[in-house]
Amino acid sequence: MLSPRTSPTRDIVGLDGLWRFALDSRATAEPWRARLDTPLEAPVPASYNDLFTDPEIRDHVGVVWYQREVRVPRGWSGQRVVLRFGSVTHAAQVYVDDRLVTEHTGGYTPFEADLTDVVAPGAEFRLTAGVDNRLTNETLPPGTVTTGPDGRPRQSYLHDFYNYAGIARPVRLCSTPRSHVEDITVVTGRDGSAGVVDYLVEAVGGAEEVRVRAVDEAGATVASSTGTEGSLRIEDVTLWRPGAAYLYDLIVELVCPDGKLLDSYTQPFGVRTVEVRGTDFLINGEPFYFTGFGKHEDTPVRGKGHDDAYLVHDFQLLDWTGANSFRTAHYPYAEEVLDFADRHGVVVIDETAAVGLNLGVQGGLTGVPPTPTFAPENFGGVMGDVHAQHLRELIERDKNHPSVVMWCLANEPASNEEGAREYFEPLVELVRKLDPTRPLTYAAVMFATPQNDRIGDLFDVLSINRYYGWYLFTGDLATAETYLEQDLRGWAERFGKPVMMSEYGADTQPGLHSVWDAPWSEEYQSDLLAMYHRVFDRIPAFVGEHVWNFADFQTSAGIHRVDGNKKGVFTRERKPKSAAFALRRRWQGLDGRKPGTPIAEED
Ligand code: BDP
Repeated sequence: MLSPRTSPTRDIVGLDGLWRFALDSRATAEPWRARLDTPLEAPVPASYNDLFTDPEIRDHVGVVWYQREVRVPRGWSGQRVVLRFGSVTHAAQVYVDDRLVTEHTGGYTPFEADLTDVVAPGAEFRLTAGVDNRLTNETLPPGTVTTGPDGRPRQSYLHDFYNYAGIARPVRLCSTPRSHVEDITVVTGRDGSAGVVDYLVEAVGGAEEVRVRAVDEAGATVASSTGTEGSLRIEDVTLWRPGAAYLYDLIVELVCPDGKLLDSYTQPFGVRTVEVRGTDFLINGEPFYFTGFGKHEDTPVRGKGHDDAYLVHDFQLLDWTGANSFRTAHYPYAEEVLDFADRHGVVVIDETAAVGLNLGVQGGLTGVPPTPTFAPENFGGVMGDVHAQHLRELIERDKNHPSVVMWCLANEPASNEEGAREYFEPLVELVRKLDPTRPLTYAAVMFATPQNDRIGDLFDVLSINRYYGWYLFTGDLATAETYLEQDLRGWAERFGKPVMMSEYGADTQPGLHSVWDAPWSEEYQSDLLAMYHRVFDRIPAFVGEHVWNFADFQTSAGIHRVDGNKKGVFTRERKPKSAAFALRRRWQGLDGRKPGTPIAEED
């Protein structure tokens, strides 16, 4: 799915701003039929939960309504008109005046409605969106809705981040010509010093010609071709490299036989290759070592609402710590984030919202599920199809981002349980078919060991989440070190594949200090990370370290969380804890090399 971009043939009207807002329980029946009668307004993009003081809104389970008026620009006559939501968490029903124009389930991917035959240039329409935050065993992430003694619904879920909901990403009204470029796929490779760019254009409309050209950052055309499918060769190509981004533009034009331009769309791309060879993760043929974090889209007041100021600041802090990469834990992030990563050379592991496919977490540290995770009444039924749809939408959206070097199919699934292989095999097959170019991974939960894991061989990289020294052997880093090393060596030996740490960390209260190994102190967080690093540096198959988490983030209320998860190396307000400085000392200047590796001469 193409990102909305203006071009000589395309316009965009941004619909962000304040929309009328009401809980379903306080709205009239069929609220899309009239002006929403409410005193409340909510900003778009933002999660709605933390905006209002009313606890009924924060804890609301079910549908809320957003509404505004939209005027279609007068000049759009004869054009196709498309309404596009960057995301609605978790399900949306969208009305134009009295008419339902689209529905979508899945809270972190975009969707569109074609309004061409529904709206008129110059005229105004009432846009109403119903937003449903309910999680069930047919949604990703999954959850359970029960009814409390007061008759009100209660939402529970297995993942460790607050169930923020709303219209969290930009909404746009876009015009395209009726004959238009519908989709573009770009796959890049290298032939000596040349870049090879295979492209595929999906065009809708008349029997026009497709012209394609690649333009470099200086604006020079470096290769061109015609036809919906082909290959461009860029001599002396400038590669997209981690820490040194370089983007070309692929300008795709649909042209009439008489030379008239029907549509034009510009797709940025970077030329780079990704490959797993033996126990190496190679970008452009060179071993790459991941330094960075599992992140979250999470900020005060906005919740999961996209915010360009935090985007810029977070990337500044990534750079300051020497992080070269992050994982989009635990859902696809806003497209703006990936565009920024493309432009700034930050490497991304792109994850679906498949978090919580593990009933073992209800068994606490025993990991024994009260009922098997992949039983038909749990996630062994329709969930596989839901998961496949999430993967399709993720790849459709993100396939052209050079920053995305790996797909992460799930966070901490019950890969140790019976049924895991049957569940994951078709999904792995699907992703390899949709994108044969990128390696695949999943983040392995503590209960999945090198002995009992059932799916590691299906994937290319083993990403391991571990909390030795925190949930296990709390405060005893010496014992934690022994167990961690044994565990990680086990994965490396059994599978013979690259291994990385996709989560490790400790909750830390900023300002708490101790001369001892005192959990929650800033020193303990740094010492725990240092212990992990000693172990990583002893394992040859190790290809990266992603600390959990970049910043403190909000979770549901619980006795083991004090105003959220505090494993951030930065606070929720992005102030550094001591560990941020320790990481900076380890990571700065590595430039994708494994710590301790000598700098090669040509560097
Ligand atoms: C891991 C989860 C992550 C949690 C983390 C923690 O993948 O989402 O936030 O534990 O407990 O199991 O901090």
